[in-house]
Amino acid sequence: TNPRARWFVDARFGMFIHWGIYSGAEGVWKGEKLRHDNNYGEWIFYRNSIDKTEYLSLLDRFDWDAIDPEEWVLLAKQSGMKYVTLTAKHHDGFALWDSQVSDYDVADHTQPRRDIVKELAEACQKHGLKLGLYYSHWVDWEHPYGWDHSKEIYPISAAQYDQYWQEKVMPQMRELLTNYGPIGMIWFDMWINHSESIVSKAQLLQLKSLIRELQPDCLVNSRLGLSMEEDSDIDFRTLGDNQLGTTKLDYPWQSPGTVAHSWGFHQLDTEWKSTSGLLRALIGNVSLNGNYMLNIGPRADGQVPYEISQRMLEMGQWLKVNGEA
Ligand code: FUL
Repeated sequence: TNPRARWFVDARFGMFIHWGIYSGAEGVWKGEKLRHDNNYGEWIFYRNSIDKTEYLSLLDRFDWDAIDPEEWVLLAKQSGMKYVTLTAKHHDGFALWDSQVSDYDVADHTQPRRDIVKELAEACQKHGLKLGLYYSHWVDWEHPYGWDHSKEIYPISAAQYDQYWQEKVMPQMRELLTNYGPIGMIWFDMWINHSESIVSKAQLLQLKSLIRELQPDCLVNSRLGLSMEEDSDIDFRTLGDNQLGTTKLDYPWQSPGTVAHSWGFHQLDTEWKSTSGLLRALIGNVSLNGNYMLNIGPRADGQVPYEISQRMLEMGQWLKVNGEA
C-alpha cells in the first residue's frame, strides 16, 4: 500500500451519495415505470430520452430551503463512516457545484445560488470526515461529444471526443481540485477497457496527472480506466456494483453497495436489504482488508429515506458496541 492510501485502508466504511436532478423524477417519468432492464433512478435522463430543458425543470420539485448537506455528513458520522463521496457530476453531465465551464450546473439554476460541493466540503471539514467526489468522466449525456451508448450507432470521432475531454472534463476537474479544499478521492466510474473504447490512455493519464499536480494526496480509483496491474500509481481498486470481495488482495480495494437496488432515489425500489446482511457485507470486506461504501439516495428535499438511515444508524450502533467506531 502506498502511504497516500493508508487512511483509506484504515477507514473501512464510507458513504456514497447519489443525488442530482434525477432525484426529482424518483425513477418514474410521466407515469411510465420501467422500460428497460436498467431501472437505476439516476439513468432516467438517458433511458427515457428526456429533453434537456424538460429535465432541468425537474429542479422545480426541489425544496432548496430544506436541503442541507451537513445532515448527510452527520448521518455518515453517526453510522461509523469515515468519508463521504458525492456524485459531483453523474452521467447526466449536470454539475452540483458552481462551474464556470457551462451553465449546466446547480448554481445557475438556484436562487440564491447554491454550491452543493462547497456546502458538503465545509460540513466534512467541520465534522472531520474525508470528502470524495464522484465524477463521470467517460460518460456524459449532456455534452454532444460525451459518451453514451447511442454513439455505438451514430459514432463520434476521436477528435470530437477529445473536444469534450478538453473543454469539459479537464477544466471541471481543475475547478473541483482547486476550489474546495482537500479532496480525499476522486471516484471515477465505468470499467470499460480504454483499448476497446473511444477514450485513449493518453487522456486518462492527462487526467491523472492533473490530480497529482493539484492535489498530490488525493486518491484515484481503478474505474478511471486503468487497472492496478496496468498502472501501479492507481490507489485502489473498485469492484463491481454490489459485488463483495472474496479474496484478500495485496492492494487497497472497495465495494460500492446499495441498501435496495437503485443508487438515485426511486419510489418503486423497496426491496431493502437487512441490517444484518449489510453488516455481513461490511465485515466480509473488512476481513479481507477491503472497504465498503454504502449508498444513500436522498430525495429532492434532501431527506434520506428512513429505510436507509435507520439501517445505517443500526450499523453505527453495532460498530460502537463492538469498539470499532
Ligand atoms: C455505475 C453507474 O452507471 C451507476 O449509475 C452508479 O453510479 C454506480 C455506482 O456505478 O457504473
